[in-house]
Amino acid sequence: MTKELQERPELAVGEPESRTTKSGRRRALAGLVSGILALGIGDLIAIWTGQSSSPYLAVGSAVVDAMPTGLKEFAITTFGSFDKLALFVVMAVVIAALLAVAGMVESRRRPYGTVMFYLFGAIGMAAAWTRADAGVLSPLPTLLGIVAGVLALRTLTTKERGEAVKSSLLARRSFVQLLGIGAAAGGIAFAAGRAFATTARKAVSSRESVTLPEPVERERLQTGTQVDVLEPFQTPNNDFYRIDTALQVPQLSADEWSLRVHGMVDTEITMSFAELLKLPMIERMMTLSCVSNPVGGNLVGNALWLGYPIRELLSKAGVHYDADMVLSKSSDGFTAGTPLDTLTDSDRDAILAVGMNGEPLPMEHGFPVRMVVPGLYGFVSATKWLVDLEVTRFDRKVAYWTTRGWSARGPVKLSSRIEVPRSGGNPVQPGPVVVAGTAWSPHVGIERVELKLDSGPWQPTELAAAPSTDTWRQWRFDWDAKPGSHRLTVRAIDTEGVVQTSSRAAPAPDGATGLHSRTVTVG
Ligand SMILES: Nc1nc2c(c(=O)[nH]1)N[C@H]1C(S)=C(S)[C@@H](COP(=O)(O)O)O[C@H]1N2
Ligand SMILES: [Mo]
Repeated sequence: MTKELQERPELAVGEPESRTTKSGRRRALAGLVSGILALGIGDLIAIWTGQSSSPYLAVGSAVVDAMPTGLKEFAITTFGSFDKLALFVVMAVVIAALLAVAGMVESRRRPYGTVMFYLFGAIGMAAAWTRADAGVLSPLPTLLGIVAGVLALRTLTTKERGEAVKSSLLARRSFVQLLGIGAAAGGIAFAAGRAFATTARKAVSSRESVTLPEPVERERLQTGTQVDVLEPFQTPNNDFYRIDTALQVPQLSADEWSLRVHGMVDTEITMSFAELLKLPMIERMMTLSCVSNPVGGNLVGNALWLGYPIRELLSKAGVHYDADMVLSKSSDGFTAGTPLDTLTDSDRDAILAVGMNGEPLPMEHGFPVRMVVPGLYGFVSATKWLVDLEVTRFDRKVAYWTTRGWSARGPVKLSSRIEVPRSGGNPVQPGPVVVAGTAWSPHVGIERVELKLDSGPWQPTELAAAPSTDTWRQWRFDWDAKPGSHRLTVRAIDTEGVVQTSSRAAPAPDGATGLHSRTVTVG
């Protein structure tokens, strides 16, 4: 007999094939359950050592940081604000497959499955260790998880091979029973870790106890809605798109938050949340958009922000004449590089926002403090969970997305889209039909929006009022629809007379261009 057949008596000649596929499945399950136990225990321990040290989240965040630009763009344009869910699903599938392989390897070629587990552990620990908010204890959840996972793997594969298990407690249970116990323990640990991560949080209750100050200056006009079938002019917080690299929303409580202003300044400033709230706040309606928004896409929203002008803070710090950029940093290590002049401009109200549509910032939109800068894409300006402002120069510091191939500067491009009639909707009735949508060129402002029916001329549309050039504008066109299939195309003209280009560009590296059109069936 070969060594293998001595070790694996059930594989001896004449064994029916179904038996081997069955044991293959059992081995794969042994690996899977051991891995679930490791991940569950890791997630549970991360309650104490911090969310970013949970092995699953740490590896996910490392994947996000390492993701090539093209893939990030694909994920965001395909899944939008569901990009994180998509990543979690893909990760779960890949991890499950690797664990199953490790289980099969361990059963047949001990100890190589164990070696694979240690390797997974090393990857998890390295991922946790390299998070922006990592501490000395960050690798601990993965370490303890892997110790438990290896013990489970050894025990389960020993049982699976039909060999005796040393521990008398485990010896009395069958393979299937042990598998069930392992899966249940891992599942419960993971559920407990997740439940804790999303509920009993200090930061959430800290948000609930924040009372926003009254602004010293209110926005002069808060609504511009003209057509009620549109996206509302003011986007409710729950519908506001969310884009960030944070797999777990950072949990900063207001009393542990502080902001440091440093770099090329005369005086460093450190400010607490209570100190910030005492400063005179202004309220501004501003449209925020994502550089990844495709033509006609919805990674854009318009909210009423309450905050303190960044120019006031910078003037207190005293900015050096040769600085040209402010590198803002979040608690989880994201950075944005904002041109200094957009922050010091006396007619551009870049703010340290604490309020969004009358509420403290929602956790996922940056509680307790984020930046909002009119006219710039979020990736170069809208840092959420903001903790640090470094006054510097573009030739000295490179921000998060710029190191990944996106441009250093990010003015929002002139854009317009059609919202009704909806795409893929039922055919519309011939006769009067409202065609409407939104156009934006934040801080420059929209002068006109024009609509083209099939290959006809550009026709003017009606524009709704807006409080300033910092918001989007709604437009409508009353169309006398004739039966047949019609192609509608929209374009905007900004206050400087620039006509929106029809030339198509992908979102990377500095924003999509091209005209939005929609085909509508009438009849
Ligand atoms: N801390 C942090 N802030 C961030 C990001 C991020 O990944 N991390 N993403 C930026 C990008 S790319 C955009 S478009 C806006 C989106 O803000 P929202 O999620 O509130 O809509 O946040 C910006 N601020
Ligand atoms: Mo973005």
